[in-house]
Amino acid sequence: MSKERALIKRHSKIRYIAILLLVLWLQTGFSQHLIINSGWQFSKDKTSWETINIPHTWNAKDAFDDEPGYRRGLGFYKKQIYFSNVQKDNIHYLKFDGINQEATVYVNGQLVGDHKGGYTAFNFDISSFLNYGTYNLIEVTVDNSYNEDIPPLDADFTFYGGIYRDVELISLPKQHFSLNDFASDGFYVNYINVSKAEATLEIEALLKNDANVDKNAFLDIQLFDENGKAVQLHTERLKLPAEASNKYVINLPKIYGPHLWSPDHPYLYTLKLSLSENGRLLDTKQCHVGFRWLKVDPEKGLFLNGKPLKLIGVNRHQDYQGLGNAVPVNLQTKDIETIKNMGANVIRFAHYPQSQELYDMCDKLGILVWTEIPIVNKVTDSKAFFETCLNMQREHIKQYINHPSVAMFGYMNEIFLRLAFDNKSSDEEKEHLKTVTLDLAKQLEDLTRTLAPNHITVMACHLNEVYNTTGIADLPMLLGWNLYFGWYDKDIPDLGIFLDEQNERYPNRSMFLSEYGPGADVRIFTKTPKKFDFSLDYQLKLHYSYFQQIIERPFMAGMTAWNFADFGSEFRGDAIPHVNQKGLLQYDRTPKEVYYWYKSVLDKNKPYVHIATDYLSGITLLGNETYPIEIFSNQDEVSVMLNGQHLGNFKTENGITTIDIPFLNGKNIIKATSGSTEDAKTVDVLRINALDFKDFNRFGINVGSHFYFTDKEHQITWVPDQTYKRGLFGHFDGNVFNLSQEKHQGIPYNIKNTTSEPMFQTMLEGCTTYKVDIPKGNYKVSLFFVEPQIKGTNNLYSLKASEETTENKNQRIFDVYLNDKLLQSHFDMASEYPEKYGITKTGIVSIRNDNGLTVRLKSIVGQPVISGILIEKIN
Ligand code: GCB
Repeated sequence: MSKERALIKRHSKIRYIAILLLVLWLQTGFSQHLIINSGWQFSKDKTSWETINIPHTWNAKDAFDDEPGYRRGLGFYKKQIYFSNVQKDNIHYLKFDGINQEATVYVNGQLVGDHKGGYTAFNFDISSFLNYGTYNLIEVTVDNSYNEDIPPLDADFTFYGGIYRDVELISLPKQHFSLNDFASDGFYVNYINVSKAEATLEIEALLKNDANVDKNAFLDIQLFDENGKAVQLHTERLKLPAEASNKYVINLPKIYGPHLWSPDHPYLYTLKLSLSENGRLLDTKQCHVGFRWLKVDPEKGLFLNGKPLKLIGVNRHQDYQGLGNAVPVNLQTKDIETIKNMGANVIRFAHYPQSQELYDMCDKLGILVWTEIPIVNKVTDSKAFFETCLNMQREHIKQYINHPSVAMFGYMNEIFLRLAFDNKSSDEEKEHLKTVTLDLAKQLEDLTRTLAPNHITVMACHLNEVYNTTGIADLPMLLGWNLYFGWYDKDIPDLGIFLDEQNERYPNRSMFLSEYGPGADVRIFTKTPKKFDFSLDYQLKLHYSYFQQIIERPFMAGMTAWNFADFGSEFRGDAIPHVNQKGLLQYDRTPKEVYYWYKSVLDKNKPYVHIATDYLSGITLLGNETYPIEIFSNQDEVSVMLNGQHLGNFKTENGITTIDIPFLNGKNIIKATSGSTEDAKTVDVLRINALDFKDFNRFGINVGSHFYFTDKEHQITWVPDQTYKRGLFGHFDGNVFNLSQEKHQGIPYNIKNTTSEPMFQTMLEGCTTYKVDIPKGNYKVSLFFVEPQIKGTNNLYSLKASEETTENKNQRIFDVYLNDKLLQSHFDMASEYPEKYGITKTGIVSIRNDNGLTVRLKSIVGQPVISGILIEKIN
């Protein structure tokens, strides 16, 4: 071997040894966090197993099918992990960021521990269960069954089961930051006397020594500004007693003239903590530091860093179309960017703590956070339930308190909702439950104030006096009201009336509008938006008004829209079943128009204009009908062109100008310009003077409804119904079917056998004659029906308690004719079809005179109903 080659060989040997030593040192000497999400085995019954990756849920599909309910029960997960002999000297933890809702963990067949609650992290020290130099079996049994000791007991969202957040293997040297304080990071940043002039930080470090001898260690504390310049460097010499965990409180020197954190300038410092022994680094921690101070005033609202700040933002649920709650974090963090881009300055993470990464984003982007635990709708009167709740709030606060964005800690949402709709319990039982609930609320309020003394405590209530009479509303520092005037209750302007009355009665209470908003489906649009029609137009109308009403009231600290995006709620019968559609965005995060409107009033960063016609698809206009469109802009004026012609300059008011557009038949190009910014949209319009089937060969009428509905299933945009107009179409008689006096039109239920809910859900009752003036020719005519009387339901989010037991009482039987031809005799939906089942009856009609088509529904028993008419020209 040449000298040179021998040298190379020696060098590579040295390099190899160096790498080996480094690996050994890393494995034994320094803390390591390993995400172990991939390659788990999952089974529902322990017989057949499939390989899955985490995040995972077993309810991503069944919570959206036509079968009522979704699987709530056990799920089994397992994974083999190799531990080498060199890892023997370390301490090993398994950390679970979120398992819904109860988890039992085993290592090598031995029970390690159990955790209750689906939205906070937990960990177990598994060191004593491990074998080294071999594989170790990790098993997790997950249970998402109803459990009266674990909140949420009941709520308007789906409780997807599974290991849906990261799993980490944490390996530590014997001296480390403790992981045993409710799975927190083992250190807390306390802000003492923050002001413009100066700020003091106090660091609380929980350090653990698992060795059986005392140890001397150093704790280095470094604070860097945004440029990476160290503004504080501090070293503490510490004694770590054997086999103990201790708290060390270190006060850092004052910082003069700190950069302050706010939504406009989210200035972040970085805090780094390093634990070492004789120059050997053992464990490190890092977090954001943001200097800010907050105050709420019952008359003047919220103050941040001494200045008034109206909080405007959204609530957020964590699930996502097609994925349930098993959503990769990078998809979730996009939400926070979208929220910031809208111009929001607050997020309510409702109704449970969400992934840490999202709070990190709020720190960075400058969004204040209301975070809460999922005690929703009702409580259980049991010691075990109280314990789970208190424990959950401890975990919640300790795990999230270091985020400078976290401003508000909450613990209950609409906690008397079930009680308010309960018509079974006696008065005594109800009084008892009120006392129990108040007791739990007091304990949680005290705990929150103790653990988070610099934060604002919050709670959200629904529209009911019980919150005032019980005194529960006086507990939190800031009271949230979830108010649905113009949806579940009364009308849109009643919001202000209610708030003024509350403010007058309780002048010392600070208030926040924690939820508001109607359901909205991008397939539905109308010139005449109405309560409960799920149109984008009604959504815009309500949000627009609510925003003004809150802005006008300085005593209101702010508002968070319900909800940022549509979300899964299995029992719901919105226009898309199983989905709560109150989102400003769709379930897949495509914005609805209202999102762009918020941007136009909240985001003043750069000029902005948006023509709100994204969902105006397949619109039909009759005669010389115009159609109003909205243009949103943060500028005072927009110049609008239609098909190359200048329509005019229009002033915006609160971000909107509405223009009646004289659309032409065919493609229309709208262009809106304001200064250097512009938007252009194309809208396809079918303009017709008669139903002559010249420019079209299919025509669909959304009978009993005032809205257009763009329907993929029938590949048509259904036109709104009308009373008969000669030369066109319309009904001669009948009324829009309502399930309630509250003008909820149609039936708010999943209709089986179809995805065209908005067409089926709305209908005419008592219509005997419907005329469509079509010329001579051959047509395929389809009629659409659903029996609207349904059996009892427990859906309080759609109906009033009195409607919960609507029985199948109004039987109806009728004959159906197309002109003189009998299409269906003795049509009896209630007896012949399953409940809430969409039925289509189709016939061929030859029209040989000028009398067009008449659909006749001849009653035999009760009143006929009809939901839709589709006419297709043959050849
Ligand atoms: C509420 C609840 C929320 C529901 C919402 C709704 O007040 O707090 O969980 O989803 O109403 O859409 O009905």
